[in-house]
Amino acid sequence: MVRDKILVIGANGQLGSVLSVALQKIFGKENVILSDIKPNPLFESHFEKIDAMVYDQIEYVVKKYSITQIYHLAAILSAAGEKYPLRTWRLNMEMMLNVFEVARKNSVSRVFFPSSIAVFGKNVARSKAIQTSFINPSTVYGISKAAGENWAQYYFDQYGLDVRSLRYPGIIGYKSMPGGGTTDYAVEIYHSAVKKEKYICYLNPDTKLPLIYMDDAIHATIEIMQTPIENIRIRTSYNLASMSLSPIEIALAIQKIHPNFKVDYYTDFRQNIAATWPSEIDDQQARKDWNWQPKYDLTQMTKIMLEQLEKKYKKN
Ligand code: AKB
Repeated sequence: MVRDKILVIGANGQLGSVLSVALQKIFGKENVILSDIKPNPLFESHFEKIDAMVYDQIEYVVKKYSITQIYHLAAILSAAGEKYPLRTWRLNMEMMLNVFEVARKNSVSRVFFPSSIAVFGKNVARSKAIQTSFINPSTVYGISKAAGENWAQYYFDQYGLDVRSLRYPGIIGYKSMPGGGTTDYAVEIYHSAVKKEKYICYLNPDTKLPLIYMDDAIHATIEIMQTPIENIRIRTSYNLASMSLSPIEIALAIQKIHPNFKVDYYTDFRQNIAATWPSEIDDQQARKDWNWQPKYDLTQMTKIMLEQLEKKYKKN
């Protein structure tokens, strides 16, 4: 049996840094090569510097380690992307196409490509975006993810490249910080609570969005990548759901543990982005095809987030 050799591109990011450690635990450090545009002091071994805009840099590492699977996580997210629309489009598309091309030409058997709830837009049923909802994204990030989903389908149909994808909700975890997203508030709010600071939220208190605890996001990612190929029926990207929460609901959950915690609300351009996204996602297809089941709810997540962040801030 050929052992899988995995390459993670974007290993320094919010999801990448946690997923990399989880993959190394399962497959062994020597079988998971981590990469990003800048070195990471936390990953002292099995790290390669890759600028995913450069095809040759990806191909060099794929050949060097005989890589069989790639997790391509590097991208500019929704809020940051609106500041530099054309640059975001070029970067997100070029990096993704480089990965798909390297994979196809070097017999990489499986690729993970993250999509997002950002693929949905103004005309989606906000209360429940179903798998087959019409896709009409309002941000450049969303447009690049929607195009990426179609490219994933194309590479599968034309070349048999086994690309798998999830439409992630906003991810909440204590080990890493998000950057440049519309859902970043949902991590920042916990940090403010632990630091005993008031949080200034850039979304309206009642803006419900799909969110997911990091451990659930990790287990969904690993599960879809390990599912037998015949069970993967969606070749664009699977809707993935867990919680559907608003800032006020998270604030109230935090106040049960930190009664003096305060939040003020001053909306900015990110409110307009959030207003185009669904508040809830229907993920029946993922549940049916590969038994997806989230484990964490708001109460469990809040307890873990606050406990772990207390420990983190005490140490520093
Ligand atoms: C963002 O807010 O841009 C991301 C996402 C939902 O894809 N967290």
